[in-house]
Amino acid sequence: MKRKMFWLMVVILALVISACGGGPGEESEQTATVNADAAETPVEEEGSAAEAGEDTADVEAEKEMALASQLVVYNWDDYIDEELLEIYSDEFGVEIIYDTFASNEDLLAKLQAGATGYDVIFPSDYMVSQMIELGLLAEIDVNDLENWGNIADSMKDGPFDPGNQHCVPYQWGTTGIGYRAGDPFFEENTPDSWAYLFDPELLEQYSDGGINVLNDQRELIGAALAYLGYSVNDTDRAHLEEARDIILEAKPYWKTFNSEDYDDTLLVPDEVVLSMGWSGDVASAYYNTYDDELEDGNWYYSIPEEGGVKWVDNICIPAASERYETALHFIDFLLEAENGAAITNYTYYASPNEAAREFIDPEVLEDESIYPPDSVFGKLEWLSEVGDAVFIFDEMWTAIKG
Ligand code: SPD
Repeated sequence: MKRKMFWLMVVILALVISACGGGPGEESEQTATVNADAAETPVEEEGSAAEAGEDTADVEAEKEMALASQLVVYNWDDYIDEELLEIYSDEFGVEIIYDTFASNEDLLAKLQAGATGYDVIFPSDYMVSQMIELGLLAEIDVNDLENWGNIADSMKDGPFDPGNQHCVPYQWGTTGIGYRAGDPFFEENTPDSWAYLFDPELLEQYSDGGINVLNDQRELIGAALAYLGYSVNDTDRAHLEEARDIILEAKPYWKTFNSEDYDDTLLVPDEVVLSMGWSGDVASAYYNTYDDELEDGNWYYSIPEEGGVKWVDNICIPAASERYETALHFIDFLLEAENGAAITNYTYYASPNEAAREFIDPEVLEDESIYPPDSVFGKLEWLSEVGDAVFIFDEMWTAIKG
Protein backbone atom coordinates (compact mmCIF):
# COMPACT_ATOMS: atom_id res chain seq x y z
CA MET A 1 0.00 0.00 0.00
CA LYS A 2 1.38 3.43 -0.88
CA ARG A 3 2.37 5.52 2.13
CA LYS A 4 -0.12 8.36 1.46
CA MET A 5 -2.93 5.90 1.01
CA PHE A 6 -1.94 4.17 4.24
CA TRP A 7 -2.19 7.37 6.30
CA LEU A 8 -5.50 8.22 4.63
CA MET A 9 -6.80 4.81 5.74
CA VAL A 10 -5.59 5.43 9.31
CA VAL A 11 -7.34 8.81 9.43
CA ILE A 12 -10.57 7.37 8.02
CA LEU A 13 -10.43 4.50 10.48
CA ALA A 14 -9.84 6.87 13.41
CA LEU A 15 -12.86 8.96 12.31
CA VAL A 16 -15.05 5.86 12.04
CA ILE A 17 -13.95 4.72 15.49
CA SER A 18 -14.62 8.08 17.11
CA ALA A 19 -18.05 8.17 15.41
CA CYS A 20 -18.84 4.66 16.75
CA GLY A 21 -17.67 5.59 20.25
CA GLY A 22 -15.47 3.01 21.89
CA GLY A 23 -16.54 3.28 25.54
CA PRO A 24 -15.89 5.87 28.17
CA GLY A 25 -12.78 8.00 28.77
CA GLU A 26 -9.32 6.62 28.49
CA GLU A 27 -10.40 3.29 27.19
CA SER A 28 -11.80 4.63 23.95
CA GLU A 29 -8.54 6.47 23.27
CA GLN A 30 -6.66 3.29 23.92
CA THR A 31 -8.87 1.45 21.47
CA ALA A 32 -8.45 4.06 18.78
CA THR A 33 -4.71 3.64 19.11
CA VAL A 34 -5.00 -0.09 19.02
CA ASN A 35 -7.17 0.03 15.96
CA ALA A 36 -4.92 2.50 14.18
CA ASP A 37 -1.97 0.25 14.94
CA ALA A 38 -3.87 -2.79 13.87
CA ALA A 39 -4.74 -1.14 10.59
CA GLU A 40 -1.08 -0.71 9.80
CA THR A 41 -0.85 -4.29 8.61
CA PRO A 42 -2.34 -4.55 5.14
CA VAL A 43 -4.94 -7.30 4.93
CA GLU A 44 -3.34 -8.90 1.93
CA GLU A 45 -0.22 -9.65 3.95
CA GLU A 46 -1.62 -12.78 5.49
CA GLY A 47 -1.43 -15.81 3.26
CA SER A 48 0.49 -13.93 0.58
CA ALA A 49 3.08 -16.69 0.22
CA ALA A 50 0.41 -19.26 -0.44
CA GLU A 51 -1.31 -16.96 -2.93
CA ALA A 52 1.92 -16.59 -4.85
CA GLY A 53 1.86 -20.36 -5.23
CA GLU A 54 5.44 -20.76 -4.05
CA ASP A 55 6.73 -24.31 -3.86
CA THR A 56 8.07 -24.66 -0.35
CA ALA A 57 9.31 -27.97 0.91
CA ASP A 58 9.27 -26.98 4.53
CA VAL A 59 5.65 -26.68 5.62
CA GLU A 60 6.60 -25.01 8.91
CA ALA A 61 8.59 -22.32 7.14
CA GLU A 62 5.69 -21.73 4.78
CA LYS A 63 3.36 -21.31 7.75
CA GLU A 64 5.69 -18.80 9.36
CA MET A 65 6.04 -16.84 6.12
CA ALA A 66 2.29 -16.54 5.98
CA LEU A 67 2.04 -14.90 9.40
CA ALA A 68 0.95 -11.28 9.62
CA SER A 69 3.48 -8.80 10.98
CA GLN A 70 1.16 -7.72 13.83
CA LEU A 71 -1.43 -9.24 16.07
CA VAL A 72 -3.78 -7.35 18.37
CA VAL A 73 -4.53 -9.22 21.58
CA TYR A 74 -7.29 -8.05 23.95
CA ASN A 75 -7.27 -9.72 27.37
CA TRP A 76 -8.29 -9.25 31.01
CA ASP A 77 -5.92 -7.18 33.12
CA ASP A 78 -2.80 -8.97 34.39
CA TYR A 79 -3.83 -12.29 32.85
CA ILE A 80 -0.72 -13.52 31.05
CA ASP A 81 2.99 -13.76 31.68
CA GLU A 82 4.01 -11.00 29.26
CA GLU A 83 7.34 -12.72 28.66
CA LEU A 84 5.36 -15.17 26.54
CA LEU A 85 4.34 -12.31 24.25
CA GLU A 86 7.99 -11.36 23.81
CA ILE A 87 8.98 -14.95 23.12
CA TYR A 88 6.26 -15.26 20.48
CA SER A 89 7.26 -11.97 18.84
CA ASP A 90 10.95 -12.90 18.78
CA GLU A 91 10.38 -16.41 17.52
CA PHE A 92 7.83 -15.66 14.81
CA GLY A 93 8.47 -12.02 13.96
CA VAL A 94 4.93 -10.97 14.85
CA GLU A 95 4.60 -7.73 16.81
CA ILE A 96 1.95 -8.08 19.51
CA ILE A 97 -0.17 -5.10 20.39
CA TYR A 98 -1.63 -5.88 23.79
CA ASP A 99 -4.64 -4.19 25.33
CA THR A 100 -6.82 -5.04 28.34
CA PHE A 101 -10.50 -4.87 29.29
CA ALA A 102 -12.23 -4.91 32.70
CA SER A 103 -15.30 -7.07 32.18
CA ASN A 104 -17.10 -9.24 29.67
CA GLU A 105 -19.64 -6.48 29.16
CA ASP A 106 -16.88 -3.96 28.35
CA LEU A 107 -15.40 -6.39 25.83
CA LEU A 108 -18.80 -6.91 24.21
CA ALA A 109 -19.52 -3.16 24.11
CA LYS A 110 -16.17 -2.59 22.41
CA LEU A 111 -16.85 -5.13 19.68
CA GLN A 112 -20.43 -3.93 19.24
CA ALA A 113 -19.26 -0.33 18.93
CA GLY A 114 -17.47 -1.41 15.79
CA ALA A 115 -13.90 -1.93 17.02
CA THR A 116 -12.49 -4.15 14.31
CA GLY A 117 -8.78 -4.29 15.04
CA TYR A 118 -8.77 -7.11 17.62
CA ASP A 119 -7.50 -10.55 16.61
CA VAL A 120 -7.52 -12.57 19.82
CA ILE A 121 -9.96 -12.05 22.71
CA PHE A 122 -10.68 -13.82 26.03
CA PRO A 123 -14.42 -13.85 26.90
CA SER A 124 -15.89 -15.99 29.71
CA ASP A 125 -18.30 -18.88 29.21
CA TYR A 126 -21.68 -17.05 29.16
CA MET A 127 -20.24 -14.26 27.04
CA VAL A 128 -19.00 -16.77 24.47
CA SER A 129 -22.62 -17.94 23.91
CA GLN A 130 -23.80 -14.36 23.68
CA MET A 131 -21.09 -13.47 21.16
CA ILE A 132 -21.75 -16.58 19.06
CA GLU A 133 -25.42 -15.62 18.84
CA LEU A 134 -24.49 -12.09 17.80
CA GLY A 135 -22.17 -13.44 15.09
CA LEU A 136 -19.14 -11.78 16.68
CA LEU A 137 -16.84 -14.83 16.76
CA ALA A 138 -15.02 -16.58 13.92
CA GLU A 139 -15.38 -20.34 13.64
CA ILE A 140 -12.33 -22.49 14.30
CA ASP A 141 -11.51 -26.15 13.68
CA VAL A 142 -9.66 -27.49 16.70
CA ASN A 143 -8.05 -30.10 14.43
CA ASP A 144 -5.99 -27.23 13.02
CA LEU A 145 -4.39 -26.79 16.44
CA GLU A 146 -1.42 -29.08 17.00
CA ASN A 147 -1.69 -28.65 20.76
CA TRP A 148 -5.44 -29.16 21.14
CA GLY A 149 -4.72 -32.62 22.61
CA ASN A 150 -3.07 -30.90 25.60
CA ILE A 151 -6.43 -29.68 26.84
CA ALA A 152 -8.14 -31.89 29.45
CA ASP A 153 -11.19 -33.69 28.08
CA SER A 154 -13.27 -32.39 30.99
CA MET A 155 -12.63 -28.82 29.79
CA LYS A 156 -13.60 -29.45 26.17
CA ASP A 157 -17.03 -29.10 24.60
CA GLY A 158 -18.53 -26.66 27.15
CA PRO A 159 -22.27 -26.00 26.81
CA PHE A 160 -21.52 -22.39 25.87
CA ASP A 161 -19.60 -23.51 22.74
CA PRO A 162 -20.53 -27.07 21.75
CA GLY A 163 -17.70 -28.84 19.94
CA ASN A 164 -15.38 -25.88 20.59
CA GLN A 165 -16.36 -24.52 17.23
CA HIS A 166 -15.31 -20.99 18.21
CA CYS A 167 -13.01 -20.96 21.23
CA VAL A 168 -10.56 -22.94 23.32
CA PRO A 169 -10.40 -22.81 27.14
CA TYR A 170 -7.74 -20.52 28.62
CA GLN A 171 -7.98 -20.45 32.44
CA TRP A 172 -10.66 -21.35 34.95
CA GLY A 173 -11.48 -20.37 38.49
CA THR A 174 -14.08 -19.56 41.11
CA THR A 175 -15.53 -16.45 42.69
CA GLY A 176 -15.41 -16.00 46.46
CA ILE A 177 -14.23 -13.75 49.26
CA GLY A 178 -10.65 -12.69 49.98
CA TYR A 179 -9.96 -11.56 53.55
CA ARG A 180 -6.98 -10.25 55.43
CA ALA A 181 -5.48 -13.11 57.41
CA GLY A 182 -4.08 -11.10 60.30
CA ASP A 183 -7.28 -9.15 61.00
CA PRO A 184 -8.46 -9.98 64.56
CA PHE A 185 -12.12 -10.04 63.48
CA PHE A 186 -11.51 -12.63 60.75
CA GLU A 187 -9.30 -14.71 63.04
CA GLU A 188 -12.48 -15.36 65.01
CA ASN A 189 -14.93 -15.31 62.10
CA THR A 190 -14.13 -16.92 58.73
CA PRO A 191 -16.11 -15.11 56.01
CA ASP A 192 -17.79 -18.28 54.81
CA SER A 193 -21.05 -16.66 53.70
CA TRP A 194 -22.06 -13.94 51.25
CA ALA A 195 -23.55 -12.29 54.35
CA TYR A 196 -20.05 -10.87 54.88
CA LEU A 197 -20.64 -8.72 51.79
CA PHE A 198 -24.36 -8.04 52.14
CA ASP A 199 -25.47 -8.11 55.79
CA PRO A 200 -25.30 -4.57 57.25
CA GLU A 201 -25.01 -5.89 60.82
CA LEU A 202 -21.87 -7.80 59.92
CA LEU A 203 -20.54 -5.04 57.69
CA GLU A 204 -20.75 -2.57 60.58
CA GLN A 205 -18.02 -4.54 62.33
CA TYR A 206 -15.21 -4.27 59.77
CA SER A 207 -16.18 -1.89 56.99
CA ASP A 208 -13.93 0.82 58.46
CA GLY A 209 -10.99 -1.30 57.26
CA GLY A 210 -12.29 -1.12 53.69
CA ILE A 211 -14.29 -3.51 51.52
CA ASN A 212 -13.97 -4.02 47.78
CA VAL A 213 -16.46 -5.71 45.45
CA LEU A 214 -15.98 -6.86 41.86
CA ASN A 215 -17.02 -4.25 39.33
CA ASP A 216 -18.81 -6.91 37.34
CA GLN A 217 -22.56 -7.04 36.90
CA ARG A 218 -23.14 -10.79 36.46
CA GLU A 219 -20.74 -11.60 39.28
CA LEU A 220 -22.01 -9.11 41.87
CA ILE A 221 -25.70 -9.64 41.12
CA GLY A 222 -24.98 -13.40 40.96
CA ALA A 223 -23.46 -13.32 44.47
CA ALA A 224 -26.52 -11.46 45.79
CA LEU A 225 -28.82 -14.01 44.11
CA ALA A 226 -26.86 -16.89 45.68
CA TYR A 227 -27.06 -15.19 49.11
CA LEU A 228 -30.85 -14.97 48.68
CA GLY A 229 -30.99 -18.67 47.82
CA TYR A 230 -31.60 -18.25 44.08
CA SER A 231 -29.61 -19.50 41.12
CA VAL A 232 -26.86 -17.13 39.91
CA ASN A 233 -28.64 -17.37 36.54
CA ASP A 234 -32.09 -16.47 37.87
CA THR A 235 -33.97 -14.20 35.46
CA ASP A 236 -37.11 -13.53 37.48
CA ARG A 237 -37.53 -9.76 37.69
CA ALA A 238 -38.78 -9.85 41.29
CA HIS A 239 -35.72 -11.86 42.38
CA LEU A 240 -33.38 -9.55 40.52
CA GLU A 241 -34.99 -6.55 42.22
CA GLU A 242 -34.45 -8.23 45.59
CA ALA A 243 -30.80 -8.72 44.65
CA ARG A 244 -30.52 -5.07 43.60
CA ASP A 245 -32.06 -3.94 46.88
CA ILE A 246 -29.68 -5.88 49.14
CA ILE A 247 -26.78 -4.56 47.07
CA LEU A 248 -28.02 -0.98 47.48
CA GLU A 249 -28.37 -1.51 51.21
CA ALA A 250 -24.82 -2.82 51.52
CA LYS A 251 -23.25 -0.35 49.08
CA PRO A 252 -22.63 2.44 51.65
CA TYR A 253 -20.33 0.05 53.51
CA TRP A 254 -18.19 -0.68 50.45
CA LYS A 255 -15.15 1.38 49.66
CA THR A 256 -14.49 0.38 46.04
CA PHE A 257 -15.84 -1.44 42.97
CA ASN A 258 -12.69 -2.85 41.39
CA SER A 259 -12.13 -6.05 39.41
CA GLU A 260 -9.07 -4.96 37.43
CA ASP A 261 -6.10 -4.37 39.70
CA TYR A 262 -7.62 -4.86 43.17
CA ASP A 263 -5.12 -7.59 44.07
CA ASP A 264 -2.13 -5.31 43.56
CA THR A 265 -3.64 -1.96 44.58
CA LEU A 266 -6.04 -2.90 47.38
CA LEU A 267 -5.20 -6.34 48.79
CA VAL A 268 -1.40 -6.44 48.82
CA PRO A 269 -0.99 -2.92 50.31
CA ASP A 270 -3.77 -3.62 52.88
CA GLU A 271 -6.06 -0.89 51.58
CA VAL A 272 -9.02 -3.15 52.40
CA VAL A 273 -9.70 -5.96 54.85
CA LEU A 274 -12.15 -7.90 52.70
CA SER A 275 -12.83 -8.19 49.00
CA MET A 276 -15.11 -10.13 46.73
CA GLY A 277 -12.58 -11.73 44.40
CA TRP A 278 -11.60 -14.24 41.77
CA SER A 279 -9.59 -17.21 43.01
CA GLY A 280 -6.36 -16.43 41.15
CA ASP A 281 -6.32 -12.76 42.10
CA VAL A 282 -6.67 -13.57 45.80
CA ALA A 283 -4.08 -16.35 45.49
CA SER A 284 -1.78 -13.86 43.82
CA ALA A 285 -2.24 -11.49 46.80
CA TYR A 286 -1.43 -14.43 49.12
CA TYR A 287 1.79 -15.33 47.30
CA ASN A 288 2.81 -11.69 46.85
CA THR A 289 2.57 -11.12 50.62
CA TYR A 290 4.16 -14.44 51.53
CA ASP A 291 6.53 -14.19 54.46
CA ASP A 292 9.21 -16.89 54.45
CA GLU A 293 9.65 -16.73 58.21
CA LEU A 294 5.96 -16.97 58.98
CA GLU A 295 5.51 -19.40 56.09
CA ASP A 296 2.23 -17.69 55.32
CA GLY A 297 0.72 -14.98 53.16
CA ASN A 298 -1.57 -12.18 54.29
CA TRP A 299 -4.66 -12.97 52.16
CA TYR A 300 -6.94 -15.98 52.46
CA TYR A 301 -9.76 -17.07 50.19
CA SER A 302 -13.12 -18.52 51.07
CA ILE A 303 -15.97 -19.84 48.93
CA PRO A 304 -19.28 -18.99 50.63
CA GLU A 305 -21.43 -21.84 51.87
CA GLU A 306 -24.42 -20.64 49.81
CA GLY A 307 -22.39 -21.47 46.67
CA GLY A 308 -21.64 -19.14 43.80
CA VAL A 309 -19.86 -19.02 40.49
CA LYS A 310 -17.26 -21.19 38.77
CA TRP A 311 -16.12 -19.96 35.39
CA VAL A 312 -13.87 -20.58 32.44
CA ASP A 313 -12.32 -17.87 30.27
CA ASN A 314 -11.68 -18.72 26.62
CA ILE A 315 -9.46 -17.73 23.72
CA CYS A 316 -11.41 -16.75 20.61
CA ILE A 317 -10.98 -14.92 17.33
CA PRO A 318 -13.42 -12.08 16.54
CA ALA A 319 -15.31 -12.58 13.27
CA ALA A 320 -13.93 -9.23 12.11
CA SER A 321 -10.27 -10.22 12.54
CA GLU A 322 -8.27 -9.89 9.35
CA ARG A 323 -5.41 -12.01 10.69
CA TYR A 324 -7.23 -15.26 11.29
CA GLU A 325 -4.29 -17.60 10.50
CA THR A 326 -1.89 -15.69 12.71
CA ALA A 327 -4.45 -15.58 15.52
CA LEU A 328 -4.86 -19.36 15.28
CA HIS A 329 -1.08 -19.81 15.27
CA PHE A 330 -0.80 -17.67 18.42
CA ILE A 331 -3.58 -19.65 20.12
CA ASP A 332 -1.71 -22.88 19.32
CA PHE A 333 1.42 -21.35 20.87
CA LEU A 334 -0.51 -20.58 24.09
CA LEU A 335 -1.70 -24.19 24.20
CA GLU A 336 1.86 -25.59 24.32
CA ALA A 337 2.36 -27.40 27.63
CA GLU A 338 5.20 -25.18 28.92
CA ASN A 339 3.35 -22.04 27.91
CA GLY A 340 0.12 -23.16 29.57
CA ALA A 341 2.15 -23.73 32.74
CA ALA A 342 3.88 -20.34 32.49
CA ILE A 343 0.45 -18.69 32.34
CA THR A 344 -0.81 -20.46 35.47
CA ASN A 345 2.47 -19.97 37.36
CA TYR A 346 2.02 -16.26 36.68
CA THR A 347 -1.76 -15.77 37.13
CA TYR A 348 -2.41 -18.35 39.89
CA TYR A 349 -5.54 -19.43 38.01
CA ALA A 350 -6.20 -23.09 37.24
CA SER A 351 -5.16 -24.37 33.82
CA PRO A 352 -7.35 -26.46 31.52
CA ASN A 353 -4.10 -27.68 29.95
CA GLU A 354 -3.57 -31.23 31.20
CA ALA A 355 -0.12 -31.53 29.61
CA ALA A 356 0.96 -28.36 31.43
CA ARG A 357 0.54 -29.96 34.86
CA GLU A 358 4.08 -31.32 34.98
CA PHE A 359 5.45 -27.77 34.57
CA ILE A 360 3.10 -26.04 37.03
CA ASP A 361 4.56 -25.22 40.48
CA PRO A 362 3.54 -28.03 42.87
CA GLU A 363 2.41 -25.53 45.51
CA VAL A 364 -0.05 -24.07 42.98
CA LEU A 365 -1.40 -27.50 42.02
CA GLU A 366 -1.85 -28.37 45.69
CA ASP A 367 -3.48 -25.06 46.60
CA GLU A 368 -7.18 -25.74 47.17
CA SER A 369 -8.07 -22.09 46.71
CA ILE A 370 -6.86 -22.48 43.11
CA TYR A 371 -7.83 -26.11 42.43
CA PRO A 372 -10.82 -26.62 44.75
CA PRO A 373 -11.82 -30.14 45.84
CA ASP A 374 -14.80 -31.71 44.05
CA SER A 375 -16.97 -31.25 47.15
CA VAL A 376 -16.62 -27.46 46.79
CA PHE A 377 -16.51 -27.28 42.99
CA GLY A 378 -19.67 -29.39 42.73
CA LYS A 379 -21.87 -26.88 44.55
CA LEU A 380 -20.91 -23.98 42.28
CA GLU A 381 -22.76 -22.89 39.12
CA TRP A 382 -21.48 -21.80 35.71
CA LEU A 383 -22.83 -18.43 34.63
CA SER A 384 -24.99 -18.97 31.59
CA GLU A 385 -26.39 -16.64 28.99
CA VAL A 386 -29.69 -15.12 30.17
CA GLY A 387 -31.27 -14.13 26.82
CA ASP A 388 -33.46 -11.04 26.96
CA ALA A 389 -33.10 -10.89 30.74
CA VAL A 390 -29.75 -9.27 29.99
CA PHE A 391 -31.76 -6.02 29.80
CA ILE A 392 -33.03 -6.52 33.36
CA PHE A 393 -29.46 -7.17 34.52
CA ASP A 394 -28.39 -3.96 32.74
CA GLU A 395 -31.20 -2.03 34.38
CA MET A 396 -30.29 -3.35 37.86
CA TRP A 397 -26.62 -2.58 37.24
CA THR A 398 -27.39 1.01 36.24
CA ALA A 399 -29.36 1.46 39.46
CA ILE A 400 -26.53 -0.10 41.49
CA LYS A 401 -23.79 2.03 39.94
CA GLY A 402 -25.91 5.19 39.77
N1 SPD B 1 -6.98 -10.68 36.55
C1 SPD B 1 -7.66 -11.47 35.57
C2 SPD B 1 -8.98 -11.95 36.02
C3 SPD B 1 -9.76 -12.66 34.96
C4 SPD B 1 -10.96 -13.25 35.53
N2 SPD B 1 -11.96 -13.57 34.64
C5 SPD B 1 -13.06 -13.98 35.38
C6 SPD B 1 -14.36 -13.96 34.70
C7 SPD B 1 -15.43 -14.53 35.55
N3 SPD B 1 -16.76 -14.29 35.11
